[in-house]
Amino acid sequence: MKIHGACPHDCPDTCGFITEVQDGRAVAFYPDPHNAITEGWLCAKVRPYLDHVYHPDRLTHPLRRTSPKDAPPEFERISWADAIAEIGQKWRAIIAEHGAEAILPYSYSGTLGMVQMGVASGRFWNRLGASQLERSICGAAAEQAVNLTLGARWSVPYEAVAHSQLVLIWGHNPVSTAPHFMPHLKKAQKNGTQVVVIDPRRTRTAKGADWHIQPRPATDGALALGLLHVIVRDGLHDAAWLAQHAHGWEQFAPTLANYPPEQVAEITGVAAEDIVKLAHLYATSKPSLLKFADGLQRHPNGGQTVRALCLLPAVTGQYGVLGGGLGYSTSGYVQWDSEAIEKWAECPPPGRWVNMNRLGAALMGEVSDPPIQSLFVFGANPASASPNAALIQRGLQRPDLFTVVHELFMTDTAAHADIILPATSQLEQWDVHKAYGHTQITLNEPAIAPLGECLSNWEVMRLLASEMGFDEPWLHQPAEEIIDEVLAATAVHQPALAGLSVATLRGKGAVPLAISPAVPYAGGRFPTSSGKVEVFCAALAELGAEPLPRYVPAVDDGGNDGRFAADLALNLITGAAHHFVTTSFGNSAAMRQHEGTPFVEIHPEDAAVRGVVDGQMVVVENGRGSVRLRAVLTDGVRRGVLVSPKGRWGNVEGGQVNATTPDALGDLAGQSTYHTNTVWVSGT
Ligand SMILES: Nc1nc2c(c(=O)[nH]1)N[C@H]1C(S)=C(S)[C@@H](COP(=O)(O)OP(=O)(O)OC[C@H]3O[C@@H](n4cnc5c(=O)[nH]c(N)nc54)[C@H](O)[C@@H]3O)O[C@H]1N2
Ligand SMILES: Nc1nc2c(c(=O)[nH]1)N[C@H]1C(S)=C(S)[C@@H](COP(=O)(O)OP(=O)(O)OC[C@H]3O[C@@H](n4cnc5c(=O)[nH]c(N)nc54)[C@H](O)[C@@H]3O)O[C@H]1N2
Ligand code: SF4
Ligand SMILES: [Mo]
Repeated sequence: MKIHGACPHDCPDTCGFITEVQDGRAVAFYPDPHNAITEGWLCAKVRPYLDHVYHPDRLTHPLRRTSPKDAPPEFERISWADAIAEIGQKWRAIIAEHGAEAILPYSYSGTLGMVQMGVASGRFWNRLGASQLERSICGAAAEQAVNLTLGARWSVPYEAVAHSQLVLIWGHNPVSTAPHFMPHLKKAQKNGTQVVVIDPRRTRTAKGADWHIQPRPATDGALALGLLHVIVRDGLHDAAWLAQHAHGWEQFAPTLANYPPEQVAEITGVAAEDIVKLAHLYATSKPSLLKFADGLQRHPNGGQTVRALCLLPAVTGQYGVLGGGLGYSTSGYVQWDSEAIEKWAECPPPGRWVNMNRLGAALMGEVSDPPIQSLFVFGANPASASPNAALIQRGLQRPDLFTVVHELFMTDTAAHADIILPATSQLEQWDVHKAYGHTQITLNEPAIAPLGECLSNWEVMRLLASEMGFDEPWLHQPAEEIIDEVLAATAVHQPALAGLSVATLRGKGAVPLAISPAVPYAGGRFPTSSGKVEVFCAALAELGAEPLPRYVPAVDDGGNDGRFAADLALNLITGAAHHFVTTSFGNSAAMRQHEGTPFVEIHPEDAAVRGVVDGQMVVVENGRGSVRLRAVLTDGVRRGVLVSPKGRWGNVEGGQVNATTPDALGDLAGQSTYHTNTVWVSGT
């Protein structure tokens, strides 16, 4: 039997795959040869997926904690009935004393499926009246910036790069994070397309570029405004396009006087002549594509940075041009009908919002009235993946906190649980997927029966709904019925989905959607309130934010309590690892071997000042926490910058970078600010 599925991981490519099953066991797993994005190959992480699915460490039955919270974890096996009854009993007591807002669900991107991520994070929790989680760990600031500036997150398809003369890849590492874009880019490059990468690190992507520019972290806003300054100063802007399609350009243009190349060079560390050269190259190579993702904006000024970036294609008249414009995200084309997902209308008013980036602080008392008394984690690993994780771990050790973790593996987070529930993998569950790198819809059919006693996220929500006495039919529907309901509700505002259902999608793999307009923002039409690019954004002014893009320096004091010398501070960047998806696969022996011993890249001059030699173990620390890493001396990082990719498991490696990362929020949408992270390095 051959069963079609969709890769559930947080990756724009959302590949299609096929699982072959014999006697109930998956025996072969390979890319769907007909999937136009996957194009016959899966990435290194997912190729050996059956090792992940049948990993000997899979959790296969519920567990109850038998050791104190601050002691090494010990668990005993319990039945599902006992687990759910115990959760219900605890929650009823918490609700009676503090109200349902004392319960916080915490979920993110273990799977991107509509049912197992979307519906499972919504319906039951809304009905319960639990605290709402502000899911701003990833790209919240960029999403808001793009939505408000351009009206919607639309992007050209990967293959449109064939038409680009120049591709400016800005703070983005697609070799690792959007692999199926790369064959298109390489082919274009062979045909003469120039590729420029802007990244403080010489990433795998930067290594293949024609020109690599290494600015100081979090200074990209200044760099973008500096490019705009030069383009306008030298008359390379498209004044006619701006007059017709840009709202507030007249107010904004004079502010560019603040960003002459010499001053921008001071801020960014990029030479003034390079700023001028890049401005001229960008403005005279047409079509020119500006491609970025979310890593770039995980800084306190990330929202304004993305606003400034959005103006580059505008000032050169590149929106609506095939092969030009912006390659950020396609997620605006299909937005699942929110009411069908959430059932807001049938629930009590939403509970108070808790920002997921402040989990540690929230557990330690920042959130009170009521305090958080119970945490339910699924599809996320906050003790390793979320910022200021050392504080999160202290919060999870609170003896009075009742923590339930629904997981496939004994993660750092699960190890802190009172109750662990075993979760199905993607081969064991129903779902439907859209993508943020393309416009296909893919049904994921379960290929095998759940391992052991594993249940999917949505099945757990159904059990919890029964336990809490909620008998609304929309809390008890099978996943397939939900898929049909949400597809139909979404087709009302996105006609490209018309006719799609479980029945029509089964056995098909990915279905491409006929999206209109075919070229985003064609004709200079933007779905904003003015119908134009919102250079001046009144909505931001109303939110108390800057209505015109401008550069504001980013700062982090590293939680310095006086122990560390200010002049020895470094900025640690912790972007994607090639062989993990955040912490997913961080427990895979093969992937860990590919990544090598957890390392930190440091410039040889910075190392010399600190007496650090290549290969030595060093302590990277600040007032928030510390991690031991192997020093890799390389001029691939600029001076003042350290790089150590995210994804390691503290309980496997003995530590991980998020012990040090800040939980300060960015300038827009409560964004995480991982990469403005001041740390100190010393030998051990
Ligand atoms: N292999 C793999 N793929 C992944 C993931 C993964 O963990 N591993 N994660 C997935 C997720 S959750 C996401 S959101 C996407 C993210 O996709 P990307 O945004 O492409 O990935 P990141 O590595 O987070 O960030 C990209 C680059 O930003 C650089 N950067 C950091 N700060 C700055 C800055 O101030 N200026 C500039 N110019 N560059 C900066 C980093 O050095 C990094 O190389 O990738 C997804 N794909
Ligand atoms: N230092 C640093 N940290 C970062 C970032 C960074 O750039 N730097 N990037 C951030 C970003 S962009 C993101 S998106 C977040 C992601 O952070 P998280 O959303 O926490 O993602 P993961 O760490 O991959 O953890 C997902 C967990 O879900 C589990 N899981 C998978 N499928 C299922 C399922 O169907 N059901 C259940 N119950 N569990 C499942 C997996 O086993 C895994 O343990 O990380 C952030 N962390
Ligand atoms: S992680 Fe990305 S590239 Fe790898 S199989 Fe999944 S969707 Fe494809
Ligand atoms: Mo992300």
